[in-house]
Amino acid sequence: MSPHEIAITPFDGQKPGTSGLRKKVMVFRQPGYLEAFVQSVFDTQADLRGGTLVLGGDGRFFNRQAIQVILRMAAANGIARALVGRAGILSTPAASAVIRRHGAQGGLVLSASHNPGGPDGDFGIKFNIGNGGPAPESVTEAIYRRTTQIERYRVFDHHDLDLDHVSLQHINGMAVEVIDPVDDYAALQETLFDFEAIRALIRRPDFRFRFDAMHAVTGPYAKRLLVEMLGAPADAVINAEPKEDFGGHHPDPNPAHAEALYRETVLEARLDFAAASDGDGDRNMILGRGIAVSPSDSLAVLAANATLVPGYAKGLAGVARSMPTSRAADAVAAGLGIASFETPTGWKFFGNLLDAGRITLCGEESYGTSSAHVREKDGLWAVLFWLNLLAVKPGETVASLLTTHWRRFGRHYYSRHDYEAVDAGIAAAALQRLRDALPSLPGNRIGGLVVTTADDFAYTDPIDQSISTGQGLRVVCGEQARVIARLSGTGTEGATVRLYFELFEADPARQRDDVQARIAPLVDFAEHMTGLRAASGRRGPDVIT
Ligand code: G16
Repeated sequence: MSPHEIAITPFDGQKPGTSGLRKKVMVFRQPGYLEAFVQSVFDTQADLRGGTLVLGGDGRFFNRQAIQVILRMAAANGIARALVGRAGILSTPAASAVIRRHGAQGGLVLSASHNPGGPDGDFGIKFNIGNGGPAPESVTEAIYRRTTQIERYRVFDHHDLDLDHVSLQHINGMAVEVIDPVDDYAALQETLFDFEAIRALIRRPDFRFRFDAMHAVTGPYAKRLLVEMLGAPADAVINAEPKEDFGGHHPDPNPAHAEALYRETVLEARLDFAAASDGDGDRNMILGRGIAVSPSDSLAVLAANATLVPGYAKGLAGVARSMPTSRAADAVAAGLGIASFETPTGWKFFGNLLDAGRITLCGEESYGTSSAHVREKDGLWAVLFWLNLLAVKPGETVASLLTTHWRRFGRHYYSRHDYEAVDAGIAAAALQRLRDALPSLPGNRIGGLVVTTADDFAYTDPIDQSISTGQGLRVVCGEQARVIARLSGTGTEGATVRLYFELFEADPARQRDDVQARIAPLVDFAEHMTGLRAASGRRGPDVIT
């Protein structure tokens, strides 16, 4: 049987953002919209033909329908084998693990990450390459170019496959293996961490911990790892059933959206350790009794203590962080005498450094941390890492690990202020005001600090020399402080402006928990330079992390 060729005209705006193509569900449900993007992937990625494609998503609304469509198209485009997570489920880090373990040529991950789901929510699709990581800009650009010229897509007529049982099925010549979505991922984690030590910690009657899967993809992963393999009580994992609309919530693990967990652990100090992960399982939030771990600090603490964990016992090749992430990890790298790298926002920029063996750990302020074990950020990996550290450092708590760390390396106070769904024109104008002022800023003062450099961040990849410009406006006061402004590349409504503030305090006697008060002069400076609040009529940010 030969495939149907269905004529289509290009859709506007199929340009992947920070992490794949993210749009409202209703945009994706327009006839031919998903197909146009998927065909553009197949048309530009020649090595998928005759190869293996990994397919799965975070279980959000439209996940199952999209998978059936993509399978029929994959068969019509000559893909030999598709590996699909049971029930269409594969967390983002699990998809990366499956691609790598099975030597697949690539994968399509269906997710809009932390964005809300349901019929009125968001959907997304991301192409990952054979190293298991998000496609680099050269690939996403080629896919985008193709979407602007696409005239037809190829598809077979075929009934829906049964995705709910591990099985081998076929669509014409293409084998479709429905696989357990957790097996490969769990096996990989077991090679990295001291499960026996973590088991002993979790079984301690005085150790109270909870993991919130936020009704998103990590439920089955957390149940397998934390409950079945590590012996946690079943009720330690909450909101563990993936739902198409994430229970009506915003599956973003931060103090605003995991509010109850934050209150119970940080404000009421009733749990020793708590964590949450996002829609597709790549983000993590770590909390301890009375304290929240800033994602930037989390990367730094993991790097500083990595040799205590079996998978990293030999030490780290280097660390990398995205530009807006605090420089806490750089301080650790300097202390350990290893390399550190600063990349643009987006996990795809870590791929080359990881493949080249230049770094072992990497992370971002946006609640993402991971290592060379996959090519994505990995929420549960970070949770296991913290548990492993607590398990092998008897008497230590999350709070004591942090204060010891700050005493040794100094503290990078850090906060991000998000202004969401701002009118795109107002947002662009606010950033342009700051951009225009950049050349005149060095030498000026912000409070008592002197601006040393101010620029629009551009990155030259140290491995392939590719250049990415326009990656965020930064105003730097030496080692003391930074103010950064950029537009989010993951929002689907208007523009989301992100303002990032970092202030360094070396003196342990002055390292109190007063982040927002400390950074207030930096916040005022940002408003002075951008006029964002005044122009948008907002009184303050929608989300503070
Ligand atoms: C994605 C990217 C991250 C990025 C984050 C925020 O995460 O993978 O690298 O830091 O978005 O990006 P932006 O500031 O452009 O919104 P996720 O978890 O949404 O896939």
